[in-house]
Amino acid sequence: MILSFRWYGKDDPIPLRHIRQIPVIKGIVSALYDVPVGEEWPREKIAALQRAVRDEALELSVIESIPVHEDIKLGLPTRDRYIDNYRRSIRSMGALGIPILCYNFMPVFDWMRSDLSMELPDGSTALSYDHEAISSIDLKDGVLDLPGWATSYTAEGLRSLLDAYAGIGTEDLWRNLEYFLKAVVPVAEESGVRMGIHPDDPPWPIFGLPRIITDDAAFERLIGIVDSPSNGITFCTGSLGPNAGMDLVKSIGRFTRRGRVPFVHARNIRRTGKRSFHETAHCTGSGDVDMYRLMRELADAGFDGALRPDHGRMIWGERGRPGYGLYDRALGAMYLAGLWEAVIGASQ
Ligand code: DNO
Repeated sequence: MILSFRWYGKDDPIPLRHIRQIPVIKGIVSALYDVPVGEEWPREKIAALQRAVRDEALELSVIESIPVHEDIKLGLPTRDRYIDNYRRSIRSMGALGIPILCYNFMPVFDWMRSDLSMELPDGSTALSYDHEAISSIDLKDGVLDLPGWATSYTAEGLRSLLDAYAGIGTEDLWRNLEYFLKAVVPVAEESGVRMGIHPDDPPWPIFGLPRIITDDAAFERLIGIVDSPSNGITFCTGSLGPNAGMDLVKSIGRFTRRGRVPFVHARNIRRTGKRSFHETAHCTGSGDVDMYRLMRELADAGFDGALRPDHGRMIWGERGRPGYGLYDRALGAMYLAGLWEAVIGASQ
């Protein structure tokens, strides 16, 4: 298992030097943030990122993410050009020896929260989600009221995108995902890159947009589309956790045993209603995700991919990118490393 840490590149307020000082971290999860969505990632830019990481004695283990252009999700004729670029970017990752690619297939919005700094009883803050609050937001005037998304779309841009999705239902989205996977996974396999789709966060439709990667049945359907070790899952415990009907431990074991979990996001949440929850510290006692049993199951299932502490709280007065401060994720990393050492009966 490669314990890894997300780094947002040179503009991340947290330098690699600080990440390196978390003794258990070996891998970095990062991306190119200045390539327009849909364009090919220049190989020399990926190589420069890899060099920067290696200069701090870490390894670039995962690319999270190469974003999937909306035209691919919409199934527009223009998708083939973007798919071609995607394949080229994957080939470059493979040529550089970067083994894992995390991506998602969520229309328009990736993760969604109603509050980015909900105060917990101990004075720390965490991201939270309340479906009623989200549903009451009117997107007619754009994204200004959407926590974390205020600068992502102009009002017109959003409107035309939402219009484009008006005719796209769940099965259409599946069909477009299938088209994408059939074109891309063989290239990933050839290149030695394992792709892991990120589940929808939260795992239900928002703003009337379809969301399909939400549970075991979806994972089963996904891996059946192309039978390849390169067609896998990023098992995100915090995205799936709000789905109270899902047995995360059983699920992670089931898909890991089939070789389809190259990457795990370890994040804890506390469910506060049918469609509401807030994020918590990583440890079992803080939320509804049983981290200990998850790690034990991963070890039993022979997990050999990368795992990273996902979203942390803001603690000790830290300010920064919501979910991605240093302190709580570092605590999470140490905790997860401790669990792993205990469940495998050895240090890494
Ligand atoms: C949020 C992240 C997601 C994730 C993408 C992967 O913090 O987990 O934004 O990076 O969904 O494509």
